[in-house]
Amino acid sequence: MAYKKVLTIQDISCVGQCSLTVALPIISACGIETCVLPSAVLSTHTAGFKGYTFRDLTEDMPAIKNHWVSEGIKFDAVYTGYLGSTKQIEYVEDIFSSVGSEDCITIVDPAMADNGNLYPGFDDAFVEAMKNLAGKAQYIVPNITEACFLTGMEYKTEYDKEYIQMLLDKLTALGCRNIILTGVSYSADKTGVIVLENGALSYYEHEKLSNSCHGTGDIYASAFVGALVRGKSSYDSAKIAADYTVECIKATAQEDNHWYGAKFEPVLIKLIEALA
Ligand code: PXL
Repeated sequence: MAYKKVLTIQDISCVGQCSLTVALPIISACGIETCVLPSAVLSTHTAGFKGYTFRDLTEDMPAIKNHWVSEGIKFDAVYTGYLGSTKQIEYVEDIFSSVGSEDCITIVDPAMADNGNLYPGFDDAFVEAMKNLAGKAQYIVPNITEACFLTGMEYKTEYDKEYIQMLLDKLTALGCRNIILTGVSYSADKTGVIVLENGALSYYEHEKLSNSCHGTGDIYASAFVGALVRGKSSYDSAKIAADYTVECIKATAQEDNHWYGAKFEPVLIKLIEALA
């Protein structure tokens, strides 16, 4: 298999098992060189910790990109997660075109919201810019909340296939070609992921665990990217990532005090085995 090089752009939450501290080990474990462009440095993630620090790295981005351009550095895939400012979203579009290889795969996880709410610090302007970026990416990996913000649809915790189809239609209207919609649940004990690839719809349903952990969206998107860049189909990548995320949540289930993230490291071997 060809050795591939991925660039991932998201924050470093120093503590919290999300974003780069998840993406870097997971994609590396998939056998892929993983380069990083940190969007911000935070002492912790913003979901549950109080008084976190936030160093915005927006102004560093153009110079970093320019250096890569002058060195002739190109990436086989660019995957974005949590971005630190609206301006960064514009920079990312330029990064796709200036350091992406000829057949570069672009994946955008519009990491900005969950459970019906935007993360702290994001506003309408950020959502507008993210709509634009989502329309330019080859793959997007939103959860239902993010899909609602991108499309202006009402967020619902209970819904039917018609509601999901409307979300997909509106995402498609933004220009999104391949949509991996996570956390789609039609019954109490099952959840799953929708894969809409060039108009063809499939659904992978799996068990829904009673506990949920912070950071599973980042685990999911990183495993998806790893599998996709390893040459798996969109559906197989979506399935492999879902199975791995379930294992991570199971590995975390017994702990009372591990509320801030999922213990993804001890089960990395299962992801590697699934890629064999
Ligand atoms: O997991 C998404 C995420 C990433 N980075 C930061 C966050 C969050 C979610 O809250 O706060 C800084």
